[in-house]
Amino acid sequence: MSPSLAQIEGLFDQPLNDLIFQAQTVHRRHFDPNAVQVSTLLSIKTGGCSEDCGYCSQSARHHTGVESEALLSLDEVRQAAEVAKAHGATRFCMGAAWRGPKDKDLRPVLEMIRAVHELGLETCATLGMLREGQAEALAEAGLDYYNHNLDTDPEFYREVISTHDYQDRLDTLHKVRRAGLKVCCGGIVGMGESRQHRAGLIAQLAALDPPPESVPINMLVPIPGTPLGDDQALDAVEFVRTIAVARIALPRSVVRLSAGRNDMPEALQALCFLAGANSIFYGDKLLTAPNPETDSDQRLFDKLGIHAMPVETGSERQRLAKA
Ligand code: SAM
Ligand code: DTB
Ligand code: SF4
Repeated sequence: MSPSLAQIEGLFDQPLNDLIFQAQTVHRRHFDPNAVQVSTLLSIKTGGCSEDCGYCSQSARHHTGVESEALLSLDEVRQAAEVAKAHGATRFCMGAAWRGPKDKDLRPVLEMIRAVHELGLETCATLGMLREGQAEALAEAGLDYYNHNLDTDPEFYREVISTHDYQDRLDTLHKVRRAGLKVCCGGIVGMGESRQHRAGLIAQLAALDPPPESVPINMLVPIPGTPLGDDQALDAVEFVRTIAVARIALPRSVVRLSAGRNDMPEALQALCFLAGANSIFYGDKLLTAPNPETDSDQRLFDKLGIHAMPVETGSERQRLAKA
């Protein structure tokens, strides 16, 4: 049974040392504690999005300086994936600033997925809400993961986004699962939400059945020109608590220390790994916002004795499922 909201709030309220000890214990039961999954992100269609997500640089409704661009070409995507692979990424995630793809939008994306799959990388896409049949088409093209975040607690969601609702997100997640894809689903903290809202997000994620294989925890990157552009940064210790609680509530999920690393000192990132984060975005750009340089991430991994998590084979997945 998934943990209740009260149990998750109880985890948040523990002394930090107790919380981290518990998170490390859970982490070591299910994962190599020194392995971190490495994903590279590429924006294949930037800007001009119809939605009004209050944090996003790519909404056509905010004046952020991000222009609407055309879909990248197949060659551009293949080249970026080759570079990511050469730098040591094992997963390549393609993001599009869409409410959701029309069938004619999806066709060229299927080609991109086939090309990235052929390079031997794991594939992930985040294209917004899916219509009937689209998740199956993505799976057939060789997609491994679909990213679609719940982003925050259902109640707080309405304060950040008005052009779609929580149920729309859950409906797409359901379609993704039904098509046999792996689910990457997490959220953003630092948007002015309360600790109760952070607990509410984690309760929602843990209640997905089965829970997502991958859980990105994004620290808001404040974008000037968005409604959340002037938000005060979330306290760093509260961020570490959020990672630790996610680790405990989602013991078998890979928890990604996602957006926001560019503004985090190394010691804070190290504390996040100690709290159970075991994935990062790797490469000097997220979708539109900066991310640490690959060289500095390599140095951080060396300093911490961290190595890249190997891609799970079928038999490894079975072994973990039985454990
Ligand atoms: N349009 C699709 C969607 O909304 O699902 C896919 C791309 S969207 C940019 C993917 C995710 O990026 C969002 O759900 C949100 O969690 C994250 N994100 C967007 N802007 C962010 C920001 N400024 N800071 C942190 N995370 C952000
Ligand atoms: C996720 O959870 N975070 C990524 C990815 N999934 C698509 C996106 C982060 C975006 C950060 C802001 C930007 O680059 O514009
Ligand atoms: Fe569009 Fe996604 Fe940004 Fe929302 S988060 S405005 S749906 S690109």
